[in-house]
Order: sequence, then C-alpha cells, then structure tokens
Amino acid sequence: MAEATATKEKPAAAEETQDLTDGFHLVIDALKLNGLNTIYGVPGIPITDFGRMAQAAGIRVLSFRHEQNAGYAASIAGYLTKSPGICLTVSAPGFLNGLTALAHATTNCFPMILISGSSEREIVDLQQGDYEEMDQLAIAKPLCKAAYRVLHAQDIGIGLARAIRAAVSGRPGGVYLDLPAKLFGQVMDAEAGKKSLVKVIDAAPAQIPAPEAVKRALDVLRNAKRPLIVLGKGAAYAQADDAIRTFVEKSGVPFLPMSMAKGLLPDTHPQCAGAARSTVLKDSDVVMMIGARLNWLLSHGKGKTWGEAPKKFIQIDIEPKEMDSNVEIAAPVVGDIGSCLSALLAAMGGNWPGAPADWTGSIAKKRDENVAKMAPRFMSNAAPMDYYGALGVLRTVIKERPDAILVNEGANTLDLARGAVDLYNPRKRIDVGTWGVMGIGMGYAIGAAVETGKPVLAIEGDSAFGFSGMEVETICRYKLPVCIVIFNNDGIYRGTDVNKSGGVDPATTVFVKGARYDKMMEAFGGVGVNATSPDELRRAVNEAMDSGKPTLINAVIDPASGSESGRIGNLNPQSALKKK
Ligand code: ADP
Ligand code: TZD
Ligand code: MG
Repeated sequence: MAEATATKEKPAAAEETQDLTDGFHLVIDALKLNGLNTIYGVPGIPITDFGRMAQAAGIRVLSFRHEQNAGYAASIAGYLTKSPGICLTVSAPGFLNGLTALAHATTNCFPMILISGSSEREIVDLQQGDYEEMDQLAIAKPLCKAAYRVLHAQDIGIGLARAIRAAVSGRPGGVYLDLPAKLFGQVMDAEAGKKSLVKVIDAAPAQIPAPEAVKRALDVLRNAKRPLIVLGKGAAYAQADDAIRTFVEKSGVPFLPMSMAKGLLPDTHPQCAGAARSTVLKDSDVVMMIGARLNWLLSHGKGKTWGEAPKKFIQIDIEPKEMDSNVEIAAPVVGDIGSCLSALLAAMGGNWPGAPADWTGSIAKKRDENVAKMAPRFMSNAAPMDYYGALGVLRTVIKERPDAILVNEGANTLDLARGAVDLYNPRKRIDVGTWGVMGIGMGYAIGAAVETGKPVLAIEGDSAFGFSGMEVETICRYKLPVCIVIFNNDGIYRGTDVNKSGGVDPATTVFVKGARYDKMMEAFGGVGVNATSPDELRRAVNEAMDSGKPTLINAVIDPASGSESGRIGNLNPQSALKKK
C-alpha cells in the first residue's frame, strides 16, 4: 500500500523522542485554525471517535437524528455567517442522506462542506463489498461545486483549505470532502503536522466590478422611466446591508425583495413594492437585479408576468455565467455585491435625479390599496382558524420581535406567510429557497438558533414539518429557543380530499384528522400547546418567544381553507384526459 513517507510507522527509538499527531487531531486542528467551530452531523463508523474528540477539543458538535437535517442546518449556517457550514456523516447511507442538503446548498449558493467518512479505497475500487461501500467522491461530484478526497495525513491541511476556498469564493456553494476511515488513524510527526495545516487567508476575495460596467449600469438606470430594483438572497448573503440600503434610498427606485431578501430594507419601507409585485413586474421598464436570478421564481424574466412593454435588465452578480441565462442583460455588473454597490454609489455622485415621481406615486398607491385590502383578513377571529387569522397573530409576534428568525415551509403555509409577515432586519427570513424544498424546517431552526443565539419562530405546514419532525428531540436536547407553529390543516394543501375509487385508503394528500403534533414535543420535555383560536395561538407563541423554551404549537386550521399547491398551482401538469 502506498503510504507517503511522512506517515510511515516510526522506529520505536524515534517514537520515544518524538511528539506524534494523527488524522483525527489534524482534521480538528485544521477546522479550528480556520475558525470552523461548529459541526452538524450524525455519529457512526468511522467518525464516532472523531466527533467525540472534536467535542473534547472545544468544537461544538451537534448530533442530529437524520443527516439531511444536519446538512440543512450546516447549509443555513453558511448562509447566515458567510463561513462554510460543516456537516459530518458516516459513509454510504449517511453520506447519501447528507447529499440532498449539499446539493441544496449548491443550488441556493450557500457555502457548506459535507465531510463524510468513507470505506477503504482498495476495496471500494475493486467493489469487494466493504462495510457501507460506495464511491462517494464520484457520486458527490455532479451535485456540488467541488469534491476532494484526502488520502494522507499530511494533506489534511491542504484538503480543508481547498474545501473552504471552493465553498466561499465566487458564487458560494457546497463542497464534498471525502475522508477515508484509514486517514483518521494515520500518524505523523506533530511538528510536521502542525506545519502542514493551512490558515486560509482572504477566502472570498473581493471581486471589483469594471468601471465601464458600473457606468453602463448607471446610464441605463438614469434613463429609466419606471425603474425597479429586485433584491435576492445573494444580496442578503453578501452582508453589505448599509451599502444596499444607501443605494436603494439614494436611487429612489422602488424595490421588490425576493423571499429571503425580505428585511434587507424593512418590508414597511416607503420604497418597498412587495405588496404591488405584479404591477411592478409588469409595468417596469428597467429592472436592476441585485443577487437574484431570473429563474422560475421570477418567471424567467419573460412572459405574462413581465408584461408587453420592452424591458432592460441590469444585473449585479458574482457569477459571470449568470448573465443572459434567461433574457438579455443590457448592463451586466460582475463582482461581489459589496464592491459593486460601493462602486455604483461612488459613480452616482452627489446629485442623482431619483426615480420619476409619477411611477413611484402610482406604486405607493397600489401598495397601500393592497395592504388595506388585506388588513381585515388578519383580524379574523374564526375558529377553526383560517390561514389569515393565524398569520395575523404571527405577523404581530415578528413585528414586536424584529430580531427573531423566521423559518417557513409548506405550500399555503409558505406562500401566505411570505406575504403576511413583514420582516424588519436582514437575514431574518429563511425558507424553502430555490428548489421550494420541503424538509428544511427543523434543520434551519436549529442552525439559526445555534449560529445567531436569537429566538426562532418556525411556521410549518403539517406536511412540511413531517419531513424533519423527529428533530424536535434535538431541539429539546440542546434546549434551543425554537417555537414551532404547525399549520395543521390535516394534509397537503387541504385536508378535504377523498379517495375517488371509493376504497378504504385515504386520499393521497390527507393525513390523520385532528392529529396532535404538540404531543410530540411533550414526549421530549418541551412545551406542547393545542391552539384552536387566534387568541390561544397568540398567548402560546408570546410565551414561547419570551421564555425561549422549546415549544410546539399545533395550530388547528380549517382543512378546507388552503388551495392546491398554494400560489404555484399553475406549475402542475394537467392531464388531457382528465374528466370532471
Ligand atoms: P433569490 O432566490 O432570492 O432570487 P438566487 O439564489 O436566485 O436569489 O440568486 C442569488 C444570486 O446571488 C446568485 O446568482 C449568486 O451568484 C449571487 N451571489 C451570491 N453571493 C453573492 C455576492 N457576495 N456578491 C454577488 N453576487 C452574489
Ligand atoms: N418533497 C419535497 C422534498 N419537496 C417538495 N416541495 C414536495 C415534496 C412537494 N410539496 C410541495 O411542494 S408543498 C408540500 C409538498 C409535499 C406540502 C404542502 O403541505 P403543507 O402546507 O401541509 O406543508 P399547506 O399549508 O397544507 O399547503
Ligand atoms: Mg397542510
């Protein structure tokens, strides 16, 4: 077997005089050297001892009940901190469970490193049937930004450095780091080991936009009659909050926040066009995208949503290949958002004309009308609750605690909460993201609570919650300040479907009627509440948010009040043969 010289067994005499280290300690030291002090994972062969040693060495190691949830926690840790979230799993099945989250991180542009233990290369490559055998590196590659394997202890430092740089530089994403079982036990000279570690300097270097690109963008913006700024989660990720706010206000342009960009500027800001979304998308003539992609969430920048009138797009993004991905970009500005906005602000000078008043006035009017239309719905005191009655309570909870973090998933529960709950600070809303994936709920809640120390409110559809529900034990075990509100409408979209065959099986989208999710929390020592009215809900959520005690509130929602697929029912394919 080809072991490098530095890791060869030492003669007994030399050992007596020599301090040694091994793979376990080198990985731990390399993580700590780079400020990576939290690991989300599930223990088992070959990483059980690694987890123990990491904890003993002062790294916070959070053990989950399923790797996918640990992975989601790591991915959101990356989003919230700009430093790669670390997920640790065992080989084959544990690795595969973590892989969904790694692909999710890559899709959403979150920096994350999935570290999985793996079986012996010699056996895997000859497919001789090792314990949990799988060629993990090959499988991970197409699903992440980069994938590396470390075979020798003296390469651990370089391996981790490469993983960190790949995760956070340029467009952030997921990185896979494969650590075979044998690596952990490899021994080498402690001094040489220490020297082999790499402290990554400037992991995500500033990417300065070209001056002519900045000028071109401002020329397009200056000549706009009906300009619009779209803020995406890349803008929130960039942590250039002051520059973004200053730019938006100086330009006077109405802004539309994508879901996770809500709160970059408050949803109640006079320039916020969130409540006039369809109007601004349709009627705008120049659209400036800041850290947002023209993907399905924005109807690819064309079609009915965007109206007939010709549009010019300005796009600010760190990824040059994003330009022209769906429509022509008249003014691409490639660079990191902080640098781009500083350059734009500098080039705008002192007397920027602002946005035309007839345009901003008409949007403000539309927005105020829509807000006024919604207001009475949030006052509904009906029991069982409808979505609006329950959300009326929760929007006040967040208004009174603008520092809390909101986790949100479901279909109706997602779409209606997105519109109902205003956000006031950056990076306070985390949700299903680019894939519209169910299952991020408890992983995100745990990751957010651990990374920020702030209270978390998770607004969960009953189906959505089910994907990660077992992690309520994890929340109780680590005593995290998480309040989960389950919008329990007895099913997916609605709890009213019936099996059209007349058979005994329930319909495909319904769950056990009148289920009591609150009892799950009580099983682990947390607080469980069954809330049947807005008043009960208000009392329970306020208490949970103030006490910080792990709480799960089963909010009973009228099973008939949701709609198919929430707001994106139009994406469902229709059968040409469908009978009435
Ligand atoms: P949303 O779903 O909110 O519309 P997307 O995830 O589609 O947002 O888009 C985020 C975009 O932000 C990606 O194209 C990504 O390349 C970009 N991005 C991420 N971080 C930065 C950064 N620091 N500077 C510039 N662009 C960034
Ligand atoms: N599986 C995964 C991983 N992601 C998905 N998005 C889906 C399945 C499909 N899906 C949705 O898009 S929303 C949803 C599913 C299963 C659940 C909706 O039900 P809910 O919310 O109870 O969470 P509402 O309030 O009843 O609509
Ligand atoms: Mg439901």
